[in-house]
Amino acid sequence: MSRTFKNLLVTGGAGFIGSNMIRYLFERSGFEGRVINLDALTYAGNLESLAEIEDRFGAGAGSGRRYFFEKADICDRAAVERVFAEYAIDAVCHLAAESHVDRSIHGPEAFIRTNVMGTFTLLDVARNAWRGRDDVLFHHVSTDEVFGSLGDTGYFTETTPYDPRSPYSASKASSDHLVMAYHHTYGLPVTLSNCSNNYGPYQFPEKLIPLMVLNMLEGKSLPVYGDGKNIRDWVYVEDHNAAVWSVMRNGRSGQTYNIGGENEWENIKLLSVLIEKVAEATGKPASDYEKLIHYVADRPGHDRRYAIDCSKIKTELGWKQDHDFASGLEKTVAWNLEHKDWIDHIRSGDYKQWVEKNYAKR
Ligand code: NAD
Ligand code: TDX
Repeated sequence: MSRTFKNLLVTGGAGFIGSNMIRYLFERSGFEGRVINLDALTYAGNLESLAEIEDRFGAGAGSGRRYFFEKADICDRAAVERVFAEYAIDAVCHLAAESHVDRSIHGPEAFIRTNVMGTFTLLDVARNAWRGRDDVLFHHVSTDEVFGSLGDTGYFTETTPYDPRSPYSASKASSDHLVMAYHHTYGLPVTLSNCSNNYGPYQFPEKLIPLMVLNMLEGKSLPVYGDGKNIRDWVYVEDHNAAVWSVMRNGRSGQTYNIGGENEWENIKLLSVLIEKVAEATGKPASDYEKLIHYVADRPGHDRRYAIDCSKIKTELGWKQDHDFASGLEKTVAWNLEHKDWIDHIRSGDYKQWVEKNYAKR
């Protein structure tokens, strides 16, 4: 029988995957309970991504309110305990993290703090709040990067040994181990998913796809790391979120599920497709964008290839991808063209003031 929840805590709900997850929960999942979005609003968190949800299901919904936002740090134990008690949390979808590999190379400390200590704090609060209950669930959203780097062949499965190679992936691997340790040691009901590269609307423009699209639109250089032949497996964010929800509803406690696009691309080949899509959308010749490509110094420790075997979630839970790459990229390019304000805002200092002004009113 599928699990049902009443009060679902989504951490990192103002980020890229989290805001899409909350939209998915309200618009597509059939979930009927309350969503509590707990987010510290770091540089990567943006409440504007959820303005419509706030109007329809938050303060704007009056007594039928089902969406709540709590600005808090997952490392702040007292704040997390208060939220668990105040909303009678019975499920967690844990997405909050420092998520950008390049930033982890320049400043690893924030990654250890949030990804390791923050996950530990959430787990420990859940353990105390849920003692002995089996009608609750802690779902941890993780990455395929914990498995390290593949050669030309093979796939990551759920039993591939962990071999993280960047401070980001090491911090995520550590958080995955803590989640499983809390399950085995304390009996905490948990599920875990390891997903490949996501793309789609509301992605912070430091990640490859939105960065390249915006640089094309602004006539800036397109920086390709190393020889451009590193391979990533791309999945549309809504397909990832549907997979996470199917694991939360029907996945076996204590189990890990791999999620991927079955859609491998060399970075440089992906960039040519992206150039075609941007050229179609803007009506400019592709050559205008091709001349912006610049090969730059490689990322230190740059993993060569990621590729996910997601047969477990497909056979056990019946999940599959609903978006092909061509249509997913077209939607993503169109979204970036239509949301210049969102992009300008998140890149400028105005955003902080917007939160203070607008959020204080709610
Ligand atoms: P993101 O950087 O866009 O969003 C992260 C969110 O977490 C932001 O809203 C930020 O404000 C919040 N946050 C950061 N530190 C916090 C803290 N200490 N307390 C509370 N909130 C905090 O990240 P994303 O791309 O949406 O990734 C979400 C999750 O999915 C991460 O755990 C990431 O490791 C995982 N993941 C991402 C991808 C991907 O391709 N983006 C793939 C697989 C797994
Ligand atoms: O400017 C760039 N040039 C470039 O060649 C950037 C930003 C990236 N790249 C390359 C590096 C990677 O091979 O593109 C590929 C994708 O890079 P990112 O978008 O930074 O993603 P990646 O490092 O693969 O990690 C992402 O997927 C797994 C997310 O950021 C992680 O949070 C997730 O866990």
